[in-house]
Amino acid sequence: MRIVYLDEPTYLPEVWRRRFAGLGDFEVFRDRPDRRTAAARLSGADAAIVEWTHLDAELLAGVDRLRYLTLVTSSFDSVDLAAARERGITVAHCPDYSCQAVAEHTFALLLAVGRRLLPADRAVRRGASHLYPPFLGRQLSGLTLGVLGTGRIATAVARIAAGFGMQVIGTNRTRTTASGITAVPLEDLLRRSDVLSLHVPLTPATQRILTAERLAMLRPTAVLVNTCRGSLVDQPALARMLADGRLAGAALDDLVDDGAEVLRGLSNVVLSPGIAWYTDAARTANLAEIHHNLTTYLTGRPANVLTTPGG
Ligand code: DAR
Repeated sequence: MRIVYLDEPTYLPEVWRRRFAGLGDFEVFRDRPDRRTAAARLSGADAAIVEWTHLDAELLAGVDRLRYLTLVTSSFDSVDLAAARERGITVAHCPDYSCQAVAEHTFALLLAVGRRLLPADRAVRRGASHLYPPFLGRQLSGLTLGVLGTGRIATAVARIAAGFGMQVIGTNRTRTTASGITAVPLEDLLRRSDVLSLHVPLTPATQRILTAERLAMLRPTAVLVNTCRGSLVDQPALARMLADGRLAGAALDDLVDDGAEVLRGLSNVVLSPGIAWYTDAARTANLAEIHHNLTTYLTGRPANVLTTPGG
């Protein structure tokens, strides 16, 4: 069984490289390949670990031999699942490793916006002390947190929110209930949330799910937190609302190009570079989850499968 790590592992210490090598003939590629190189590497393997490379239908059409791949991410918008299935490839992902990390970062971002932490820090570095008026904070206790998506990350967010004394309401596709979250229709979620936090994968159904029209339903005092893909939101519309004072603040871990320049210039916006997942515990849990995915595949009952031929 030849297994390749296709593209520049963010974190793969030697002890874990050896553990993966225990599963078969294992090769790690430390660069990010172009499309042709990626297809060639995948065609030379039975199973692959994929971190950065976008596997669209055209690239997958040039791949043979490969029977299995696991993404290192929980998101799966980087793979054309239907095309993979057609090529006879089982695709898995890692839905668990980063739930707590992302939930904690959600609050790091929310508190940074609500307590104006970045301008406050800059003020102290310029010599300020006990300077109150520009930094009136909004207490979280008693506020309503709305979560879009009620999966593992949203329930981790809800647990933390309960500790802050927040009420948690949420909406999902299937209108099912989740622990610690009161289910409400989407329109209620938008109208009632003091803080709206997004926890859904990017799929054709969620692309720009926060349209300009839906964003306009948010309270002008509300804060939007997005630790998911930027494409969930009509970003130019969001930027306009924040600039015009129709929305109090936003904290975003991922940006798309459209409207990004405006967002970067706003003081009621806090930005981070896709690091919600990136903690000491989560990066190790990520390796354990990838290893689990591979071992379960090798023993015939693959875990965390997104699509499987004939499945
Ligand atoms: N988008 C997040 C973070 C991916 C980070 N890279 C990893 N895990 N090496 C996700 O899990 O989908």
